[in-house]
Amino acid sequence: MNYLKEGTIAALSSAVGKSAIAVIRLSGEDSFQITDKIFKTCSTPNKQVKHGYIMDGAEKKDEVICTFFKAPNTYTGENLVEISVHGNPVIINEVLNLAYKNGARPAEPGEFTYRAFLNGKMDLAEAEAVCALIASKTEKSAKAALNNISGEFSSKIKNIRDALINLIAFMEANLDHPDEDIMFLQRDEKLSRLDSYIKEVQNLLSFYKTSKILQQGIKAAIIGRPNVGKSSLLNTILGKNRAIVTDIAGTTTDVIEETINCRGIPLTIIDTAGIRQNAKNPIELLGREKTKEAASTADILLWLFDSSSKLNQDDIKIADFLKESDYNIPVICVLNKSDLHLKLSSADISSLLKLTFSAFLAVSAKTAAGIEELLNEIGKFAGVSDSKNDYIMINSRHFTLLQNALESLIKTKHILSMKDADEIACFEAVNAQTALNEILGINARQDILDAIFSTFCIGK
Ligand SMILES: Nc1nc2c(ncn2[C@@H]2O[C@H](COP(=O)(O)OP(=O)(O)OP(=O)(O)O)[C@@H](O)[C@H]2O)c(=O)[nH]1
Ligand SMILES: [Mg+2]
Repeated sequence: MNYLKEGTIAALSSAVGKSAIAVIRLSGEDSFQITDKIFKTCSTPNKQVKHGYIMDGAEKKDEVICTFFKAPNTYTGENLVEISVHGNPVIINEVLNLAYKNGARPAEPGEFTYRAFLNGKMDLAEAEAVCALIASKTEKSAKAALNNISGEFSSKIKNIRDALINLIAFMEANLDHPDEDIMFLQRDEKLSRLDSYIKEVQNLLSFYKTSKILQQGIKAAIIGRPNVGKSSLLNTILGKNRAIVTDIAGTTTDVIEETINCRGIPLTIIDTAGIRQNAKNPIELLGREKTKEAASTADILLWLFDSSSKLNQDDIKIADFLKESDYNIPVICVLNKSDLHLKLSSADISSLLKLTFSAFLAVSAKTAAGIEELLNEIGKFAGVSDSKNDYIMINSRHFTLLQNALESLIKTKHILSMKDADEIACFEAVNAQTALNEILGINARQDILDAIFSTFCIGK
């Protein structure tokens, strides 16, 4: 990645394609001068927002609004200009080429945010959250990413790190003056402080699972014998006829996936081909393999039964298949067709199939009865509360570094409690501090920064 600190960069910062307005951003020392060369305005000179035309010499290229942001109070910390042009790819290219011809260079992916990081406008965790916010699929994940951008995660890390630095100072002072223990922190006090840092790091680590769920969502596969209503259930949840529904057993032969927002979580629902005992047709056999594959990658299984008929050999076949497959994921037993005369109860299913279910629910894909309860149950499994909005985003890089910090803090406490190796305890405490610093990008290696920022889009 060619992340040079120097030079003025320019790129399209809004989405590619046609739109009412597109925003081209320039950042760097010369961004005002470059804009002056390509922009003609009648607005008063000192205005921050100016109306005018993009000019290629004497030729008008577009009617635009330019907003000028003077360093250092800008996104990047540098002089920055945002040109709102008409959102036509031809115009966008022309304006960008004019900026390049007049001294700007094309921005690398994530280079605006990289400059913001270099200029101290945000730390690395906050910069990563910009990416997470743009990638968020639900309001809840967007809110969590915004909490990170606002510094909620970073300030927690800084608080632990600063307290740890203070403790390290006491530990080092004790090493230099071992006989003056009274003047410094008592060993018990040091241990109790370490305990509280350990708890705080553990608390942050506990956000990892929900962060992953908020960002990536969960997959629920609907399985069951043919004709129990799997495709009907998918359609009812989606509120549209996505999958073909007939009363012919074996209608679905492939997997069909759709993602919805379920209680703030991106939920991918997978409709599968029905599994039955005597499948012979090669298409059905291939479909069965796809069902097994879908079930093995799902986070939760919705095993659908037809409550208007008794269990049969096909249900037993599926039970055998689940027992053999050794899946360690929750299975919700869904009794469909509750609008018809009931011939099957949850007790029948438990006693005949001898499998453990996470929950039992009666629904009707036809009338939509019980569907909200089913979605609530899936939301509950994901562990994301409907009313809670103070989530923070822990990505896998943060998770690894928090684990390193935790390990070092536990070692520090253990060694310190043995009273005969305080130098090593100090060394471990510094390791924990280094891991916390790395989360914020302090002294981060260039290859790590390159790897993070190169995942951003151009213009970000
Ligand atoms: N009364 C009633 N009929 C339903 C309900 N759900 C599905 N059906 C009917 O059951 C039949 C089979 O529905 P599908 O959704 O195609 O069943 P499937 O499990 O996807 O079947 P395969 O794709 O063959 O595995 C259709 O005639 C549906 O209209 C329900 O809740 N109530
Ligand atoms: Mg089907």
